[in-house]
Amino acid sequence: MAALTIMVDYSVDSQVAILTLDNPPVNALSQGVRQGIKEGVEQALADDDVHSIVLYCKGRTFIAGADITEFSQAPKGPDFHAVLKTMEDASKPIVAAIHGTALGGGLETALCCHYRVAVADAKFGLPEVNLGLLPGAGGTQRLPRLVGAEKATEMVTSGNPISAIEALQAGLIDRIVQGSLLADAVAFAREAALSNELPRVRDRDDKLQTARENPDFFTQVRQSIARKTRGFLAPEYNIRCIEAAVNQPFDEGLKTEAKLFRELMAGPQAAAQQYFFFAERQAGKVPDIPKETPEIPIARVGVIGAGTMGGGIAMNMVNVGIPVTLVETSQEALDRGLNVVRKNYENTARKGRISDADVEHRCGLINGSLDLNDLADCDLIIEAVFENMAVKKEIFSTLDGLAKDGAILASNTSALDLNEIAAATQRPEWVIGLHFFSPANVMKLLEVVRGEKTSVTVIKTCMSLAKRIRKVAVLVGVCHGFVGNRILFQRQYQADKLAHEGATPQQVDKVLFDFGFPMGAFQMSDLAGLDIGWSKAKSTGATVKDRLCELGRFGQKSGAGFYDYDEKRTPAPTPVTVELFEEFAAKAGITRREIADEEILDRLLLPMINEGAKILQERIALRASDIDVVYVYGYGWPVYRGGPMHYANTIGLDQVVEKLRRYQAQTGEAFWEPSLLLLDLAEKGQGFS
Ligand code: T1G
Repeated sequence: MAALTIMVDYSVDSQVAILTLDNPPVNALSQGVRQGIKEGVEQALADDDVHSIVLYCKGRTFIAGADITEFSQAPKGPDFHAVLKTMEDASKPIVAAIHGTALGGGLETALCCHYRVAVADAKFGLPEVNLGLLPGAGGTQRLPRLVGAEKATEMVTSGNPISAIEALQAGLIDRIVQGSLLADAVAFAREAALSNELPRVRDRDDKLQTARENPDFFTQVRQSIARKTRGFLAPEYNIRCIEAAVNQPFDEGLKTEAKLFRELMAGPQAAAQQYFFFAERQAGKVPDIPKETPEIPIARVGVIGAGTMGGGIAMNMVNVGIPVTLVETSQEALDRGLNVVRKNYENTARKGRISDADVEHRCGLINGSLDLNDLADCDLIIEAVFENMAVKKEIFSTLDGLAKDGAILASNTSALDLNEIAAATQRPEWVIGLHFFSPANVMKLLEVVRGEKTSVTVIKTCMSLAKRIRKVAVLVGVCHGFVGNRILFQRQYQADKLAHEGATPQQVDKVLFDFGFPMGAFQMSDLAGLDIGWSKAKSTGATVKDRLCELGRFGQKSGAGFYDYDEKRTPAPTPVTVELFEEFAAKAGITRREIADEEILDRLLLPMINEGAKILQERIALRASDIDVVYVYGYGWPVYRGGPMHYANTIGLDQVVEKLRRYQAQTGEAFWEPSLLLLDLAEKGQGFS
């Protein structure tokens, strides 16, 4: 075996040249890989003893795409398109041997081979849309020629991979091999050499006919994804490329793809989404936890509280096969909670995403109980009762007496002082916060709250468990509201002020919706429920929210809150709310006024950025990008804007400071005082790193 580059080896196995790529961790198409493929193909074509070629990858996967870390660097040769052209025009058949995930440029490379064989658990995708891009190496022109425009459009706009069996059925691959991938691929290449055929994907045209015969096809596609892709550029650009494949000659289509790729690559959305790709992966890394730190095996979980949160948390565990003991205080509450879990699974099964057997298996993994002592053998116990410190301390004190040694005791509190909860036990180093977001079985974000005494073993175990239950974990420190809610409090405070000063709730909400959030501040409050922490007995009617609760307007769940809701929970503005804001404004001597959307957006987002800077200053978050991960996954910040801290960098921190100062002068409120970190970075002309 001879090394072409450090990433690509060349060998010949009786007339079949084998190019072996080895560029951990995912065989990305770095410069050395492209160089090695180019030289290897040229060497094989020049060798008369070689009749066919296999492209094979070591490690866990076939090429998983272009090397994203190279995007921000000056391009280095050889040009990827040139490499692919060498392959596609080769005079000897090339076979791609695929395992793991053939994604992006990896799949595009395979599409420039004459044949593709794969192991049964391989996956195939063009996920560039998740990076704010489109497949820029012919993928949008070749994929529809093999699988048809409908399948291709679904793949490039969703970014979702397909399985090997789907790929075989769709015509994307030629064979699923059962034995050794390399040996079978070499055998396939030997057969291919005998056929004297050199099938090029670009020459295929038959699969495009269906779309050509349906003039409404692309209109229907656009309508079907409009809601989900609102505000994103890349999905539309991907559709235009597939349209080019259907309507233009191949080489013209390539030019269209190249033009649209360049436009996306140069734009802010691609920059934000590529930033976020790495931000999400960084969040899982905790610098001060030694690699050799042991993890505690989590084989059995206890959940206290079978309400919305407790039930959702239990579902996360049984979804990955971890049995749960779910404890409630009454049989009625327990039964209600278990029924909600079952209904959730039955709904999922009705959509075909899990089988009826899965429903039974998962429900069977949840053991209901009314006795906390049944948690004695759990490796992790998660408290998910309502937000009351006295109740939580009582529970943790009880757990301290019954949980086995080495059990992790976690609170799902969304804002309370975890150190105070931990102090209710004799084992604070085993206490941690696991802040799930509602609905817990759907939302990907998990704030892992590190108490001052939480051990690194407990932290490392919980960060790993988060991955296992398919959550994106962000490690946060203890303060009121941790990272997400602490920042949200600032936005909600300003939203309320704006509504007092003259903006309507629907105007405030529309500004956030148009920015890219799934819903605005007041709709979000109605969704969560206005009566959280409110009680009829103690209500003093001191705020608009209190008065709405006194009117029985608790939000979506009661059919009315800041908005009225129909049976489909569609919000409709109501004069009730505006009249209350007017009443409170009058009492406070506020002269209401028209407020421009630009001021509304500034006053909602700038305090979030400023609070994020304070959180960094206080080391409640490890990185600015962690705050962005919290906001994209936990609060619907549009990923094509990167998150509040990335967004601040795109505005320029000097601009952020200047605007904060302007509102400070306008209102005279200390609320607008820029944080010290923000001032320091702005003065240095820097951004949040
Ligand atoms: N480039 C550079 N580094 C990458 C990478 C890539 N394409 N993919 C992954 N990594 C790093 C990642 O940062 C992490 O690093 C490590 O690999 C493990 O990743 C021309 C323009 C393949 C499904 O979008 O979806 O081709 O943190 O933690 O969960 O048309 O990585 O260990 O230092 O995610 O097992 C298109 C992106 C690129 C695929 C594996 N391809 N990658 O998931 O591991 S654009 C993609 C993934 C393109 C062409 C266009 C996943 C994975 P570190 P990981 P994983």
